[in-house]
Amino acid sequence: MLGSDLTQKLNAQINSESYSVVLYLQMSAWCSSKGYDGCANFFRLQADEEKQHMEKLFDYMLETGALPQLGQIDAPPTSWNDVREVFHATFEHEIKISKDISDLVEVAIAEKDFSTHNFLQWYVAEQHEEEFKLKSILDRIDMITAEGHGVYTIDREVCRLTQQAESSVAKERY
Ligand code: OFO
Repeated sequence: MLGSDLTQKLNAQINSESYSVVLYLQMSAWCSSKGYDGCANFFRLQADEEKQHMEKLFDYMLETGALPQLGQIDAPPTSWNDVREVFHATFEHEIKISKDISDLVEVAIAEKDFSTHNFLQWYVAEQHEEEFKLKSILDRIDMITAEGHGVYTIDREVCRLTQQAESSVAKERY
């Protein structure tokens, strides 16, 4: 059974994940309106993922006998100056979510709720992955804008050739 502090914080996290859904859908709409179809698709998939994050918390609360309570969601911003700003805002948002998850873990430990602590580890790993992914995208955007397309193309080629080399080494090995 969940303690009252944890119940309240898990409900707040359901709300944060719901906000992530509308934020990323709005980002997808903005990218689409600018003709950035790849980025629009990226944010649409992100929004789908966030819905799953929200539902996972929702289901966990139900499993423990707690009542999930859906709160009001703020309206997200509707425009950004450029693609870098969108991804930077996303990175900052995910850092905030990571902090929320860490706070939840702290409460679970303080309440000696090891089942919820175990459940939250999925979110800890997910946040690590999200931050890494967004940082990589930002690095690539910076590489293109600071050094021109040439460096980006070289990097992609080296990556492709490395993958080819790795797969032929693997074929020889087996
Ligand atoms: Fe991308 O954040 Fe959910 O958990």
